[in-house]
Amino acid sequence: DAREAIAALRKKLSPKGDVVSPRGRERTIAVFGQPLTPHQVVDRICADVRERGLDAVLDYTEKLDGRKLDRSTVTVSAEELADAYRQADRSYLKTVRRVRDNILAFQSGILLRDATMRPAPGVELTLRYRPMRRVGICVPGGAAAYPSSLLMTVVPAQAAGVPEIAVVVPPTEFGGYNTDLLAACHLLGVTEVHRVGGAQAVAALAFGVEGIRPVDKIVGPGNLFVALAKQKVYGEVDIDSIAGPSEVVLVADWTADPEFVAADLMSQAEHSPGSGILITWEPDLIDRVADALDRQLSRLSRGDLARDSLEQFGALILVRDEDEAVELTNLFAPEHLHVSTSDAHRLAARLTNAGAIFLGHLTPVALGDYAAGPSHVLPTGGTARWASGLASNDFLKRSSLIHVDRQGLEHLAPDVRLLADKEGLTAHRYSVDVRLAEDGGLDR
Ligand code: HSO
Ligand code: ZN
Repeated sequence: DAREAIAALRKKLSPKGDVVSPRGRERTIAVFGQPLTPHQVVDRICADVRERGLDAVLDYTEKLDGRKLDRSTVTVSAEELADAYRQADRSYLKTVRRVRDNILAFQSGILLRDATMRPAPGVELTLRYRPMRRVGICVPGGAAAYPSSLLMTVVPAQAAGVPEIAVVVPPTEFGGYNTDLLAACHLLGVTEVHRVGGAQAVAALAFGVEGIRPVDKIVGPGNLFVALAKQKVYGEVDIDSIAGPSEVVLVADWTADPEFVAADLMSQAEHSPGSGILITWEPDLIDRVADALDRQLSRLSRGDLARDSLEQFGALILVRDEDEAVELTNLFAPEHLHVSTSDAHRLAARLTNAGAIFLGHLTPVALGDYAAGPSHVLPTGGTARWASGLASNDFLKRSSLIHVDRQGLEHLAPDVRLLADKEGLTAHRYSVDVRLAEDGGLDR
């Protein structure tokens, strides 16, 4: 039944998997001399980086990533960044600039503003927002180069006004040696890029090592080791969500075009692992989407990867009616939700758990992945029940500001006295009394 199918998929797509690629497993055994769980590997790396600093980072970079770096090559030089920018093709740079502008406009537009109120005469209360000072950004670089992920993390931080941004990226051809990625860094005004990946990169950012000062928050996607390390250092620094495989749920009615639906299912599945799930109450649509998938999967260059992912993590689910579709979608809490119905805005009002919602037949999820403005760093694994996509506001912290004059103090004093007496905290009470007493309170 549909409910069980959704629950089973959710279980498979939980972000806390222990899945490491066979190559990754062999490497870690070679480094640690015995099979360890990913949790144990990450524990050791973090402890070692905390203790030995950059030497440990360089050791793990050599042993796990196969790159022998030193103090001078681990950090990308200003000349390398400028060279990459000069060599990049103009149309690519134009696009990066345009997308940067889109993201910046949206992320600036949603920034929270300070709020001040005067709830009683002489009482003034403010909630003030200020950017964090220094943020670390993980950019993936294992399987492919992702300039879009650089944009979707760096620009929200810049919109918030974060003055110091440190990017870490694995020392691979898709990462720290990728000239397109380095060119994008230069274009965005990122001047600090380190060729470090995995748990050692997260530990370096959290604890600080020679050449990499500690940060206040670490964001950005990565493999299982990056995810576990972020979880581990949380508390010492802030983190964003823990990224699992990409997912999309499409809720569709008879107005949906099966070709469009199939294309959106495949576009998240091709992240491999990734998932695409269709929920509909139109039996016809299921057959027509299945046909379209078959055709399109054999045409696309990443069709095989997407097919594997869809077989493992995808589904075409027939429900009774719109109500059941709403219930199951909210239960699944997808990262991306596509509403492919005649009145998408109306239905979306009932769909409450989703990282990003794409409305209507002409709005592919890829618009959000690449160009629209909201970040594509989104809650996966069902965490959209309580978590949200990365946004400029996540780089702000709040301070409350409280000010009273004598009238305000008199207004609040009785309640403070009573509660302080209840709690037996005499100094708390005295701090009010001493200010209000004609004679200055106790003898002085
Ligand atoms: N869909 C991915 C982001 C991405 N797509 C990067 C293309 N490149 C996770 O939301
Ligand atoms: Zn994507």
